[in-house]
Amino acid sequence: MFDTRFDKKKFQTEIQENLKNLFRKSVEDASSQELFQAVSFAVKEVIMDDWMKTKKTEKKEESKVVVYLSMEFLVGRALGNNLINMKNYKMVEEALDELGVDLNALEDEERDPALGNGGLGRLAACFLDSLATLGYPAYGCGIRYRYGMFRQKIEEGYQKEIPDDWLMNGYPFELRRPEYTQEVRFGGNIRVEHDEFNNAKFIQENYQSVNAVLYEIPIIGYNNHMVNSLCVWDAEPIVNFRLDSFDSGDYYKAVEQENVARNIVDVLYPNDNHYAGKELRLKQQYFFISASLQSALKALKERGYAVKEMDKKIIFQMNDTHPTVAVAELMRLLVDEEGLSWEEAWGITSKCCAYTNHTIMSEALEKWPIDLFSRLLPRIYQIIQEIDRRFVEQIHQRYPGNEEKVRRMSILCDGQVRMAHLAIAAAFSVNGVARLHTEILKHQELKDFYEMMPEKFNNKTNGVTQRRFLLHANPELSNWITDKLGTEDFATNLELLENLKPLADNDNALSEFMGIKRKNKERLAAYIKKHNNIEVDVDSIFDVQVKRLHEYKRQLLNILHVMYVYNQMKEHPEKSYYKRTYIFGAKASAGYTRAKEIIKLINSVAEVVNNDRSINGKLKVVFIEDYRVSNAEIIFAAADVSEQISTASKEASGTGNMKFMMNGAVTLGTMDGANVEIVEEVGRENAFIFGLSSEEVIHFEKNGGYNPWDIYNQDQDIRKVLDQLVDGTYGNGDKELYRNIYDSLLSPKDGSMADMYFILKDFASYRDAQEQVDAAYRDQKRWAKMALLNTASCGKFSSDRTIEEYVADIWHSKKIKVGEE
Ligand code: 26Q
Repeated sequence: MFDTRFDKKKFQTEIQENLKNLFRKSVEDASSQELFQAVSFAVKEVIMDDWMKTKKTEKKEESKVVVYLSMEFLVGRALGNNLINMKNYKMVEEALDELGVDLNALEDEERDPALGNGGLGRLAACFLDSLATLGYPAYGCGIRYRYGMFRQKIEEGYQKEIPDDWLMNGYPFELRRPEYTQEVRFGGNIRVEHDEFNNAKFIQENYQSVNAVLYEIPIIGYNNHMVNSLCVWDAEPIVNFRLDSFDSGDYYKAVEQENVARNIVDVLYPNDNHYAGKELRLKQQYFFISASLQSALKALKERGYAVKEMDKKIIFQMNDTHPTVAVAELMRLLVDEEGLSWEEAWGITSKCCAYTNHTIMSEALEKWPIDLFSRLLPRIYQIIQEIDRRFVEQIHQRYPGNEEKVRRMSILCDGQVRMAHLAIAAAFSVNGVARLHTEILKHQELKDFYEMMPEKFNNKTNGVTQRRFLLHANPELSNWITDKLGTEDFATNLELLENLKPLADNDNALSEFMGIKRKNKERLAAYIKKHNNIEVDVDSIFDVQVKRLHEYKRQLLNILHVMYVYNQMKEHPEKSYYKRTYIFGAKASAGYTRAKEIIKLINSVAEVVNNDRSINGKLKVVFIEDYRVSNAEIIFAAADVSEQISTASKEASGTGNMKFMMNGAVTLGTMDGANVEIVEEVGRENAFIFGLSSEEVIHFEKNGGYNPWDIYNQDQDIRKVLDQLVDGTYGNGDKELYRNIYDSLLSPKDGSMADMYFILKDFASYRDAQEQVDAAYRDQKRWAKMALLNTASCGKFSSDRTIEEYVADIWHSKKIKVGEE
């Protein structure tokens, strides 16, 4: 079933025309990259018509628009996904085939736009896909980083970061919109003037400014002609000086301005779940927020609305605290520029802004030093002072005499601006991203706020888009599901997958299902052969942990367990272990030393076990370089076991867990984040759950931890693994290489809690769970059932469901229909 917009002949001609105009080439002599460009421009041309129609309809319908403010949008490759959503993948495949061109190869020519770190950025991308698919007018607003997430190379087992020059060949899907340029001001000082009614006017002087230039990227809805926009801002200097000017002051000022502009959007900070108080980061935040809000306000007025109607027409959803300066910038625009009173402006701001929290870990909370903040954003700082003053007054009224409360809750404290407090004080909605996470927010981390303003708090369990992570990532499985259900409707209604459940008792269906898994394992094995030059056995269990490297995610637990298994195989050759391939993929933040040591350890273990012939290839360890959206799609489809082993209470939700489940992998995990809800959907018997509960973890933390030496002394197998960290087994004889890891588990030198992430505490329980995996997999039919039931039970975890909940509880926006005309 093709969409009628594409005419195959016309499309082929278009490609040939593009090749001629862009490169003076024909299909025969064009390179793959040139073909990718030519095809993408041809696809973009088809998109354009729908894009124009969408904007027209949106205006005509006077829609309320969702503005999703985020420092990160990890969209991944566009070509294949756009074709899927336009329902023309097969047609284009055919059209290209006739020209002797392989669509798959062209897709591989596209660089991933990696404008995000991990979960939070990818969630934003899934949300945009769902918003467009469900028909809600929406804009993503973010930054057009010159360099996205670094590319990872592994050299001698160490991570090396390579700049990601993703725009090198241009990005065919974006549109530059210079007519929407906005000026953004930094620094200087604020002069107060009074008019004849003694109203104060705040005038920023001696500031430096930068132009924010808009680029739009189309976000295509599935099979509905809707095209929303991802708006990303580039920074350009304001060039307004004349070369013939003799005034050297002007000249230097101009050059300075150019420098201010130059580095703002240079690079995405590669920190995941970690706050770094860098001035440039704050600059980036204010830069894209000021540009986005100014243009939103302009658009509002252009559509003929009064500023006071703003809350009926726009909703700003803040993706974590990173865009929270929006609260103060909106106040500034409304009070200083639009002349509203403080109360009026606050009424609008607090009805327009909603905040999503993605973490409870203290090292990720944004707290800006006041001196830095007020120097860079003097007027914004004044506004925050006033917001804080009024907020503190409210706390006083509610809790008279309770100074401790005030200290705990105020926005400004100890010379810092606490962004989460600003977000909660201003927003009308505060949500967590999985049920357990929201409960922890309400009753632990944000207890004071929940007690004072319970009506603001709500949960929105994350989801992922099945268009990318099932239809595009796993065409084999998608076709099989279509065949079994007799419909493709699960593309927009994932709950339909539950109709697969009866097939869990159908031997034929089970073997087909596992046959598809095997094909996907072959695809991944080929990828691994090509990139790692390692042969993996597709009949082995593919046990996968792919996610950012972080101590709380416990890749260390996984690799220590691999070391344990290897020891067992050597010591007890009579014991039987099912063949297993442990697959890792993870980027460490550039400055995160411990994380980098763990990557090195994984690679050292791989080196040793992969080259030990005595274990007959029963155990392989593979570290996939440069884990990113494009190879994630191949990896999820091929996984048997999904490792979701964070220390309970630390992973707010997780979304990789959902992508694995969708593709028929079985979760091996802790009761953390959305794992709790996954188990609820699929049944505990169809997952492998282990480890401390979040209550237990929180309890230990409150009591200063536990004594890991007890475990070291009592369990000789664990002891052996720990000793191997410092006896040279895995450091090519270097006994010091993993000393820090060893110390962190047993006796940290910096006085912090030993084994902060409860790796040794959970080890035995993890080992048991791993043994259960082994036993379950031996019973091929039992495993097939479990795997199929995971796919069949993943309906809840579509981001379509998540978005409908945001709409119903927070946004209250309406669907539109983009007509055929
Ligand atoms: C903050 C300040 C300065 C520099 C960087 C940062 C920064 C950047 C990225 C802080 C945090 C992040 C990313 C956080 C993140 O990805 N959180 C994840 O969000 C997912 C979507 O909700 C959840 O599923 C994950 O559990 C959560 O870890």
